[in-house]
Amino acid sequence: MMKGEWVRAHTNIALIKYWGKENEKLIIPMNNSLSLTLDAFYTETRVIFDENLKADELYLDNTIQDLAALEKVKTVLNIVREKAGIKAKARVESYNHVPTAAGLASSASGLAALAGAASLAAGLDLSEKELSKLARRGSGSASRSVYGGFAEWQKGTDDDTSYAVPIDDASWDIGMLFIVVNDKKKDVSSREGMRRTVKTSPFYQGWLDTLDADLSAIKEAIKQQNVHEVGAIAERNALKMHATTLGANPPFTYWSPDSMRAMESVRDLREQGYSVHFTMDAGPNVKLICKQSQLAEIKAYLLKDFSESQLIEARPGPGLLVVSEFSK
Ligand code: FM0
Repeated sequence: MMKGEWVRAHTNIALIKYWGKENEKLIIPMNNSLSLTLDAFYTETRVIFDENLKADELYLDNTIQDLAALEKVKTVLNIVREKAGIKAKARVESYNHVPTAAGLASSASGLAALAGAASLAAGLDLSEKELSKLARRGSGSASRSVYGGFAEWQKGTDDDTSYAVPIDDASWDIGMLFIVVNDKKKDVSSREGMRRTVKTSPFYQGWLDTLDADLSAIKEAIKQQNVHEVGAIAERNALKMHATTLGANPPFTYWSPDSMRAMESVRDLREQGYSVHFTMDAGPNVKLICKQSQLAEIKAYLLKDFSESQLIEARPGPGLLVVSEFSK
């Protein structure tokens, strides 16, 4: 039996989105993406390789998960077993730390924590670059959660050249505020959504055509620590990504009426003089990009339209950490 240590990974939010795969099996993306790792949400995971187990097992928040949930996990475990020459099946124990139960559990933090935890349990001493590649095989966005602050996932051309690199530690005045939108609609997973968009949306090529310009502009804005520009570029990039889904067949959107209410509030805040922009991912929640020093004021303003429990402040967070004991 090989029992590893607990590893903590924080979630990240993309400011330049990953949306589409060139290689579905290896998870090689169509474009580079760039994200900010946050302190507010994280996953802690431990892996035990045990010869007595008949199959891999995943416990999430003390509840055993079904085969569908195990799929991404098994991809990572199989790669680790092959690298380490291990045959034993694994028991994976994982805890999601999210302030509310509003669908904010993230595959980015989950698969990044697993990459760290599984490689430790197997006795592998992987570099950050190798960990990023391993996390990527579980879920593309997880490649970026290996690092704190801003990270760029460089698409590369094959398994060996597709990984994230750190860009800036974000130890300046930037933060994010989540507006958690509750809606009951069944989501199109990001995996299915991007696949359908690449295959069928006539707008997909337009999305790809402007990415290099968005990436170089946001890197310059990060260098200048210009939160207004970083947010403006991220907002335009997110709206372009979401436009591609309307052109898909069958068409779909992640926006709900409350998402649009949140976007309107952001425009109001800008009229009040705040530097604030939004981004959205494969779900209805809206994430604001603003000065960390103005998080409290902006949250107070939003309380006229949203409840306290819907508003979550986030600051830049760290990369993968080994923790002596999990915190739940
Ligand atoms: O995070 O199919 O990583 O760049 O969040 O597992 O590789 O869950 F808005 C969408 C994340 C996609 C943008 O996709 O997909 C981003 C998204 P997988 P992920």
